[in-house]
Amino acid sequence: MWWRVCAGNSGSTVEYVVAVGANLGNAAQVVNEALANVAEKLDGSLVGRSSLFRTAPVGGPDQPDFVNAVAIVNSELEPRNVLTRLQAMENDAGRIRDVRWGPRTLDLDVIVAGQVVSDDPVLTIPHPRAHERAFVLVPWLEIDPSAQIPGVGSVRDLVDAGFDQQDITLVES
Ligand code: A4P
Ligand code: MG
Repeated sequence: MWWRVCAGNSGSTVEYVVAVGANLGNAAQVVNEALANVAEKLDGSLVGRSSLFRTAPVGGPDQPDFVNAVAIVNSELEPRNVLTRLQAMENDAGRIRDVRWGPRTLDLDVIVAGQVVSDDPVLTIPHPRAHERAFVLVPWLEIDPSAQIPGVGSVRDLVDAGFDQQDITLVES
């Protein structure tokens, strides 16, 4: 059963949607490990994890295809704390930040955090580009058919509207 609690009250559980991406090294293994570990790293519980998808790069330089997936985690951590924990996971996977939208061993983005809306550049929620990205929305819809982006709308409607030239293929279920 899907349920959500609005953020704001201290100690309340927030449903975090986390996008996972990698396109260097053994990307599928790195993504699988991140999906297996993310709930524990956020002191939370795993609500769902998607299949892995192979996706054509969107933006950035010429680079290999990505492996992408989505996890949903219930956690009582504050959003900024969640970002810090996710960045620690990226660093542990050997992430080097040089080129924006460039190749990476592991990228973990906060897509939504319950009903939180924030334009803080350090942590913008909902993720400002999630609504236009097949590599986020298709895996998310797979594990939550009623997914909504606060202030934007239904993920199913966005997926049904289609994506411009964004190849995405199921690689593992
Ligand atoms: N930041 C702000 N809001 C958030 C958020 N909601 N989640 C800040 C995570 N981080 C957020 O991120 C740069 C800064 O964004 C951080 O310091 C954080 O404070 P980064 O991970 O260092 O760099 P990035 O991921 O290259 O930047 P950005 O702008 O988040 O990239 P995008 O838009 O996420 O795009 N194509 C395919 N097929 N698959 C992919 O996974 N990923 C990207 C990255 C581009 N193309 C892709 C894929
Ligand atoms: Mg990122």
